[in-house]
Amino acid sequence: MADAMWLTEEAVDAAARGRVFCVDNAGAEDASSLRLRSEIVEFMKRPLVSDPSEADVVLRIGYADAGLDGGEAFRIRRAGTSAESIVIEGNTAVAALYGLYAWIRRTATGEGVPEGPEGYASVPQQAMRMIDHWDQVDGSVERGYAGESIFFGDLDSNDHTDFRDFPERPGRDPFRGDMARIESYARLLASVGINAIALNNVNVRGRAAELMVQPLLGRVARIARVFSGFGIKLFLAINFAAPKKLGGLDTADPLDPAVRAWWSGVIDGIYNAIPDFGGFLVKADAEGEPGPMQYGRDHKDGANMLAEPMARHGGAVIWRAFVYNCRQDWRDRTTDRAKAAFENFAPLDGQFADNVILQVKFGPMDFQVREPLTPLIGTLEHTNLMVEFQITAEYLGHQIDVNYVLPQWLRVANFDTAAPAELLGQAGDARVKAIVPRLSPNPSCSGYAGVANVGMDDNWTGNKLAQANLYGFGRMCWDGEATAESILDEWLALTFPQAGAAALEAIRGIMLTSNQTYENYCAPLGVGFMVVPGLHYGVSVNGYEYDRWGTYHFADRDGMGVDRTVATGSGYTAQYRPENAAMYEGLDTTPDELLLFFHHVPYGHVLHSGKTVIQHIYDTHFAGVEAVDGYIRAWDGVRGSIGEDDWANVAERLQRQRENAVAWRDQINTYFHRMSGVDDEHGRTIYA
Ligand code: BDP
Repeated sequence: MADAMWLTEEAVDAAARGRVFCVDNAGAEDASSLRLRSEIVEFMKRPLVSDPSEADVVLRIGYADAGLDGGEAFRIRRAGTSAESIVIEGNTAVAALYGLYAWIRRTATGEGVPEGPEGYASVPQQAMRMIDHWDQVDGSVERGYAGESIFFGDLDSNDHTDFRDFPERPGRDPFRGDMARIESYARLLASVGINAIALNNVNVRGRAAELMVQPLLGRVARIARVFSGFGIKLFLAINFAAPKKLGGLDTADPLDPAVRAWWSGVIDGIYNAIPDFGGFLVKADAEGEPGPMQYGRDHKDGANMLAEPMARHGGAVIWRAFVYNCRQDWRDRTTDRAKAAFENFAPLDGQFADNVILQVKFGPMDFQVREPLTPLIGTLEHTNLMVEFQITAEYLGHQIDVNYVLPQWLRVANFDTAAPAELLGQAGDARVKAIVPRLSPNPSCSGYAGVANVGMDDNWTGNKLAQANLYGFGRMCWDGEATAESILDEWLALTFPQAGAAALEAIRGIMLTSNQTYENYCAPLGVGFMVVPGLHYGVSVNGYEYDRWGTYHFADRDGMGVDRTVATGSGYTAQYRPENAAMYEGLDTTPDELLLFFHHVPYGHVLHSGKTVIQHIYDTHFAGVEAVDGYIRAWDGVRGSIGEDDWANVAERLQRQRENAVAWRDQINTYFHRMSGVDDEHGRTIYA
């Protein structure tokens, strides 16, 4: 049986025990109303009555007096003065469902339901709160570290280690068909407010292209129905060349009438099978994927072509901005991968249809532990935006190393884009979390997306503690005020309801420092990569240095770092709004942690911290391993306070994390010791 993640029996029971429920929406039969009732009877195993006066918990739907906007906001309040009887209300059944899970959460954390008629009301901050699966129809998961896909694949083929290994199995049903697991997953996602999901990988290989047409579409529809009850819309990633591959046409040119007619027919067919289908997710003209550029068209032509028939059904087209030349070599100083997304998409600002959303990775490179914000956010003024995060720990330790990533993501969400006041309206808030809905012309088509980190492993995420990142992603999308600490405390209270205060404090201490610890032993000061090519786990200082992917550190005997200034480098800094451009252009004004992302400096350069770059490298790499040693000791103290399986799972991974951290420390320190010829001030051993 799969782990319950944060919806543990104890946590659910603590809220619902002895309660009688009533769903007050006069027998509505829509999918979410039915789901709401079955959540109470089947999931929470509580009695449901039809008379509100006989219930302890009343879920009221569609009442004008709720004073809540939209279809997702909810309120939890006490009925009269009684702390025992509560009312959960919203305009829709989905809103009430969100309220129900929030009530479970608030009971677990001890926050409860405040007194007074206002109670606890909550409105989601981001409109689209999406999970992108990089699942392949053969059951493997690109960049997945928790077993096979929960949607696709055969139960007997647990051996795919390379996502490029793509066995074609004509005629075989690619669906796993474990509907119980899918239902549990949908519940977990809804409990943190997720409302959209892409089922398959953006690199659409082989039969995955067929998911949007029958007969596979029928199976997709079955999955969509499960998600639909939980308020989650299903999206499919598509292959732009599908008119050729599936439609038998000799072109996929987006301006060709036959191509347009073909897509229009496919989209009509999808809505026939899935009336609340979300839309398409498209990776085009990127890393070898087909796209409109092959036909001399641009991204706008491709996206708008799909958006037109989609709009007839209320669907959206999510177009990824992860487009760069993956065959470059920094031939001249102006070719810089960091500049690519902006160069490709800034000129198209204002030209996309109202239901097209540009999905932009949060940083200009690729989900590194430290990157600046992508300059597209806060500068595009007329394009719907979604920020893409990566929950799966591709560059962040493969769910072997503990890495609670919320501190990093919230830094992104709270970064001030310095967009000018006239664009900000009353709130005057230029931070990412506010600017994304604000600058999207159609705010309902904006939000955050996160690449999924789950698989068929018993605990879903490989490392038990990686569950907190999935939980936290949802909470971050919903609650703009949440902090890394508050989210972690919720997750701990729900996940380990029986653990004592000391054990919780120990786990908290590990997790809250884990992202910084990981950064400490990896590539220094924002320079990024230095990972084993392809795999992206483990150290390889020069793994990508002389390769075509555009990810370099430029270390030589004199210094290191990437000069992205206008004055002497690639000119990337100019893509930001003036205040941020000036901050990053200046050596003195660039924050230490991003120094080597923006500047090439000598090893003796003194940071704001007072240390030289080389001493900083030594100190952080020693500190990284010491922190992991501390985690191992702290985790020993947790034994007996949480389930033994969970304890052993993390204990085993901490040992592997230590090996990883030691390898990083020794290789990075040795490499830069040799390059610089500078000894460690503290005389520690460097294997030179
Ligand atoms: C990179 C991954 C690759 C993805 C690509 C993407 O290494 O597997 O296909 O991003 O986002 O991070 O399209």
